[in-house]
Amino acid sequence: MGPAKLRAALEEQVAACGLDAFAVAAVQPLPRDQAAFDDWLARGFHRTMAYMEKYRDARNDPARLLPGCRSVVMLALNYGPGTGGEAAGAERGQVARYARGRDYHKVLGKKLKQLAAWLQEAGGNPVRSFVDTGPVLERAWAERAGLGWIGKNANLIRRDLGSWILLGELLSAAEIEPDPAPHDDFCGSCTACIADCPTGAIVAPGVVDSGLCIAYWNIEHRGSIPEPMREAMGDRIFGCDDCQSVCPWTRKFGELPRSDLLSARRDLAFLDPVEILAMDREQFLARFAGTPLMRARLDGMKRNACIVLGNSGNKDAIPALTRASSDADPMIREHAVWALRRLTT
Ligand code: B12
Repeated sequence: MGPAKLRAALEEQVAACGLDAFAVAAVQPLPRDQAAFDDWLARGFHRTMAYMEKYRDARNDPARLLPGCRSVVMLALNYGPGTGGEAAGAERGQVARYARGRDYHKVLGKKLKQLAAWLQEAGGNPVRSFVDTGPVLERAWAERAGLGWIGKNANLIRRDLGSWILLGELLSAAEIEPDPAPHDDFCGSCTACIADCPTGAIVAPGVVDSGLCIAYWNIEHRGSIPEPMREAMGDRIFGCDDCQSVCPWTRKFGELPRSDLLSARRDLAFLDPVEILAMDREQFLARFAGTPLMRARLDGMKRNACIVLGNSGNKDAIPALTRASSDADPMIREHAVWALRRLTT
């Protein structure tokens, strides 16, 4: 199949899979993004995410992941906001929208494996697929392919979906007709995300210091969270959506139905931190297995629950926090004591 026919056939397959958008880039150097990535690492903006230091050569060149790679097919899955869940209350912990349902790594990963098998057969060349965890600069390739543009909040934004989209990709050694050009930038003079980030994490347009990003601390970080960051976390028990919620493009599409593929769960929008503190491993698995919340693990979620309760001003949380202050895990004990101090002084 020639490059144009392959693209047309692929487009049909993508639509049949229930994915929301796709775009194709020919493999080429991405000098701005590679320099930005090196600079980001050099400034330590990855903090303890040591895995970001690995496979640097692959991040700069997809042919290191797939010998002979000629095409990068970028795909998007819309995640929101769909169900809003219950309104936040003093004792509720807010969950980032992408995490309010099935884990996208599994959902998108499975779809991409199916597409990869099809493309390998149709294109007669090897194909690999990745979602999030591969050493691929996903937003850079997505912008280059024309899937959307990288906004000042560093997220990939589309004019028809905003930034409530998750990304995955196929690397193919076949030549697939690429989109004509990278996506134009439609942020204009808007700086809402930079101004409204509660912790000033967007240190320059498109550049996030993870050490200042709530999502880093309450999802990725293992262990104690610095005190100033605890206060800034407010009621966010997992992730943070502020830099997207204030974006005019994303607000504009605030009512989009969420993809059914992610099976949105209303009970995951806001969690009861007191319930989390009382959970054992079996209960944690029964409630959260198969969702992105597993990433923080039970100890991380208990830590986050203490912080949300400490910020809630709700004295009804004192008994639960008192119990947590004698938890077997010193990290949870320390966060419980901090929260009790905040509620009682
Ligand atoms: C590490 C990581 C994080 C870290 C660091 C975030 C960061 N901005 O780097 C933490 C834990 C903080 C994080 C948080 C989130 N993440 Co994250 N994360 C990643 C991961 C694994 C790597 C990102 C990376 O390479 N960072 C290094 C920096 C240098 O690259 P970059 O962020 O892509 O930034 C590019 C631009 O800044 C651009 N650039 C440089 N200079 C300039 C200048 C201008 C003017 C412009 C416009 C651009 C620009 O160059 C960079 C390289 O291309 C990707 C998956 C992947 N493999 O790419 C997911 C990914 C970026 N995350 C994702 C999501 C959903 C989130 C959260 C929204 C989750 C949440 N709700 O809590 C937040 C959003 C925070 C934010 N505003 O970035 C999605 C984003 C989807 C989208 N629409 O863009 C991704 C793509 C996962 C996926 N497969 O869908 N994440």
